[in-house]
Amino acid sequence: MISDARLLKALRLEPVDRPPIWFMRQAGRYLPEYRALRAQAGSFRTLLQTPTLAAQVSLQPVSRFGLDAVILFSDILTIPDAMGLDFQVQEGSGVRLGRPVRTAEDAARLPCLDMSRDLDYVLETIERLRGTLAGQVPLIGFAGSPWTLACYMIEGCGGDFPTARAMVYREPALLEGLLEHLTQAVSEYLCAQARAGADCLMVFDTWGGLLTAADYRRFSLAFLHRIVATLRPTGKPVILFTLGIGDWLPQLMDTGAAAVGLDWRCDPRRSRFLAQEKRVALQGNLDPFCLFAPPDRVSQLTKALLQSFGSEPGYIFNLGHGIRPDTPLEAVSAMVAAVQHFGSS
Ligand code: 1CP
Repeated sequence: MISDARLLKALRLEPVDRPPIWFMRQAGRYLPEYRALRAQAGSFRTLLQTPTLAAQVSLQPVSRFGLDAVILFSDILTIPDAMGLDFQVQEGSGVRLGRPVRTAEDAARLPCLDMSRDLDYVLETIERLRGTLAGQVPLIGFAGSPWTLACYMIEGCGGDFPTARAMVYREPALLEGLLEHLTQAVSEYLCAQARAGADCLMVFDTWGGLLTAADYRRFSLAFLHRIVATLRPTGKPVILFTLGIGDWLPQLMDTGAAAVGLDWRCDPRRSRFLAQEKRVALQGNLDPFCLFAPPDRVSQLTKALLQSFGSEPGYIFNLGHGIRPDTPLEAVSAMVAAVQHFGSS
């Protein structure tokens, strides 16, 4: 039964034989089999929008390492793309959105999405994966947070988002209108993913940490609260991740999410203490740069991290952010083996 999977048990704060492991960006460029399939597909876009290929990529890291969860191979920028902003990934130079949202007129032009029409390829990938996985390994669906999506939509590219961050002060009402629109789209998108067969839903608030404490509450956390509340009737656990959460960890734990993801800067013991009080699970937080150490050292660092999180229920091993594309595979194998053998030696 899928409900007996380590990941889902940990999310319910139930005991497990060892912590479940999966990691952010596990399906991606550090894997030679990903690079081969991407070359064969011709572009990231084709890979993303062809359900048979996207399903195949999603399964690659799980087949190679025997991980405890599959994350849907997709991107947070599928929503802006479906809204007509024209998402492109450029070799070596990151992402671009061809038509950024800068004015009230731009925002007014954004359509309300119909998930089964505009993001059908994502839902079809999930349905395929559900069939292949046959209840053996849980499937994580995901979306970007409204604030994180707004950063890319306003700026038109990655970086430190000067235009989006200026809009917080220059035109807060316009920004809030955009965030409202995105909150509806993200909520409907995640509900549709749940219906298509995702077992768990994760929201990436990658750029929440750019905001001041007060602005984080107003422009990101408030919308995360609403998304979690909308997803409650689906019965699927939600994981929230804000990169650079800092002092705001307790507030993120109060959203009603089953788990919060920690970046590499969060202290495991302090986070665990807070999480136990608030009855939420934790996910994280090995520094992705640890994987540039020799494999023996990776193994030691992984074991040390597992020890600092302790053996109480409600912990999911992960990296503190996405795996880097140039990460050596031997290091990844050492990390995975250290978690899989944890407690057995
Ligand atoms: O082959 C390539 O060149 C494409 C690289 C790539 C990949 C493998 C992109 C472009 N997206 C993805 C997949 C992806 N993106 C997944 C797949 C599932 C998995 O984790 O294995 C997920 C969950 C994401 C999520 C995502 N995309 C986030 C949130 C998580 C995070 O890392 O903070 C963000 C911020 C993005 C935007 C994005 N998409 C791609 C890139 C290179 C970026 C970062 C752009 C930037 O800010 O410069």
